Amino acid sequence: MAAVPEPGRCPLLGAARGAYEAAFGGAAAVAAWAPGRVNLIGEHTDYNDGFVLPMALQLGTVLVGSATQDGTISIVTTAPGADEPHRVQFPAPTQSLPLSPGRPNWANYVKGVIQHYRGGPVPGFNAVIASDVPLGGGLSSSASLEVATYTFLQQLCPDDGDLVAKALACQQAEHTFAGMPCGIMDQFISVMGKENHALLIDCRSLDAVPVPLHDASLAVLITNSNVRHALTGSEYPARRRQCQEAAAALGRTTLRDVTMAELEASRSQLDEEVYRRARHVVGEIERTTRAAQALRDGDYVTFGMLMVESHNSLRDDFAVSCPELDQLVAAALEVDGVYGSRMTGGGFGGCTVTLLVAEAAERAQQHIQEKYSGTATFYITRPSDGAKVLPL
Ligand code: GAF
Repeated sequence: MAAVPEPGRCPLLGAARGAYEAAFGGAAAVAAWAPGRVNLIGEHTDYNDGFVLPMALQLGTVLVGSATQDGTISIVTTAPGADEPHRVQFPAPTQSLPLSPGRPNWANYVKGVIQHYRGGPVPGFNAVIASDVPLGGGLSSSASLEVATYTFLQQLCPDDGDLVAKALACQQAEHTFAGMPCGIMDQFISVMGKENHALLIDCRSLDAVPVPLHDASLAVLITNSNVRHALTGSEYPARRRQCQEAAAALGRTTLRDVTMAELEASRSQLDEEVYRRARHVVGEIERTTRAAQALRDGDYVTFGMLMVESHNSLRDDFAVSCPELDQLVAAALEVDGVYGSRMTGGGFGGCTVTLLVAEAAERAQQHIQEKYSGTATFYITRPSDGAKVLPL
């Protein structure tokens, strides 16, 4: 597999415009695109005020559409895997009649963003969604839909253009309309992504430092396990609570303020499972800043070693990996030219990310597929810019 097309030239846009004409007649007036992401390291640290190091993908979600005069919002999705029905219609929200979540599920991300939009009032509009981010694959299909929706609305009724506030509004949409108490990483990178760079994001201050990632001898290989275990919905909030419990037991607001030495000294006061969750987070925050420095230094060996430590910690202490992800990581690490590999995203399925010498990419894919009990999908992608308006 898989060279990923540039968004401007991406077939998504043509397909979305065609679908718009078929659904609504006439041509769409505006188009917006927002990327999915892969996190290189810094997992389950964002909601602990820690550091993350994601990059925006060339895979993303497009919204094309036009404002209407009748106060009705009509949206069609063409995204593969979206639940039925694929067309929804509802009145644009007012103060007295706000939107609320319901079915189908995919529409909740759009409704949530409309409800939390910072400009407005949002007029009626027709729109079509198209996406090439695998749904539920751990590459932030949800954040990419949220941020694409927000970017689309900015064309219809501009807000003040504050990008951090935009990411936060999209996160709120996910909390309140999708019931997922996510951190800020996915929405932030989808808004702020920078071509040829990963971003070291401080999830407390929301400062982000670009870290160059455009060495032609290097490749980032994403491997989709194509499994998603049902636990995800309940386990994520459970991990969040355990992290809060650990921080509170140590007299801190978040685990960002806890050192490994303090954690070790307090081990006997903590429930063993809670201690292990905290050990992952405190270790991962430190690994992430070290990994960013290693990337800046071109020290891929250290970076790869930190990726493997991260995976082991997510598997053993944070308990969010699964046999399929462990298999994919183990297989990747057997390939000559691989620096490191780890699960990426929330866990319980989804994808792994592997850093490797570019010329090893072909044989890595072959070897991983041979060793994997399921069917994997591979993506090689460069870091992309964040959300943008697409010219029509
Ligand atoms: C999911 C969440 F949405 C992110 O905020 C982050 O917590 C991630 O899991 C784990 O690092 O993608």
